[in-house]
Amino acid sequence: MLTSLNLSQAAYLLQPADWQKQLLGAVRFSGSGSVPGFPLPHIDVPMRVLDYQPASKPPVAMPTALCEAWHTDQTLQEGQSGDIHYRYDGSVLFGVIHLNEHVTPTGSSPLQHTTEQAYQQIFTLLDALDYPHVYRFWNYMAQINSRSHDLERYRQFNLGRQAAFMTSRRDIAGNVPAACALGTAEGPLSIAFLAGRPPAVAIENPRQLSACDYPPDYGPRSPVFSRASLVQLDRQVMLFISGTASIVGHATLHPQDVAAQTHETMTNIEAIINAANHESAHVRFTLAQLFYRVYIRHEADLKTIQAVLQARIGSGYSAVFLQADVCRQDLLVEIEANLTVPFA
Ligand code: 3EB
Repeated sequence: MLTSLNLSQAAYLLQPADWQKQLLGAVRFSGSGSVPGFPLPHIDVPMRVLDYQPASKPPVAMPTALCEAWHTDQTLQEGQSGDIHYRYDGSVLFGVIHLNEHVTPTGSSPLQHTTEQAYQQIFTLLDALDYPHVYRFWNYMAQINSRSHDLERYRQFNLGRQAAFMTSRRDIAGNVPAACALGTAEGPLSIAFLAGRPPAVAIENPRQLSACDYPPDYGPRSPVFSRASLVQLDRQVMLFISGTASIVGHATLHPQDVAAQTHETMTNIEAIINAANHESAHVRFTLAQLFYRVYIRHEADLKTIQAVLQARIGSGYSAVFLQADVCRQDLLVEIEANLTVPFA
């Protein structure tokens, strides 16, 4: 079984060594303070945890570093290749890469170039080890909405990402991974990825244009991601819902209204779940079962967003709330989710 869990550093240290060895890796949200070492593949994302629920899990006061960790019940192997650190079992591989942005002799911006290098390293590794199918990418970069080299930095990232997909002879539309892309105040480009041997089914949202087909108003090269990916592993189905926002068609709706954006986002997530249920014969996904991560641009909006989520999902849902920059200036909130469902 592959499962994700929200884990504080303190809770991790309390676990037995055998269990720790079965962690594939983690995304650690570490705020702005310094955090202790963590002996498994992980990225450190300098985002502040605003809240999490249920509050009893992990059993500590507001943790200074909260991780989304991936656990399997298999024996893992570990490797380092170029700038990538990874762990894998016989069917899935989790890897991470942090790269500082370097000035390049070419015409491309440092972020574009660094993104292309990072993705090329990732695809080369996955091809070599034969874990060809990427289920999920998590992308974090500094100052995502700032401009340099005549282009917003998120758009520079999209140029580099699409170029690497093409160089590696991967699809740039259709059967592409789920993803998210968020901004931090500072720090290197940090990417985590989960890939595997079983293929994934890409899910789109009928309310939204595929991001791969966004018109050039949103940048010279489209983002490469699907709205969700659905993977059937041994005796389980996994659903990875990409970062989802208040976008219908390709346009942002309710630019000044965080409550309305949250409602629209939940309507999009409902539509994605419906599409996933259409694809999956073994299980039915519901809003109440999902594990949510909520990226909030303005901390002051936290309570408003939580009230809408409670109205839409019911009480007792599981979520982590983080302060982050979302990749369009007019988006105030972005929500992602995942779920593992065992069957038989
Ligand atoms: C959107 O729907 C909002 O570039 O990988 C969501 C999920 C968004 C993933 C990405 C961007 C990405 O366009 C932004």
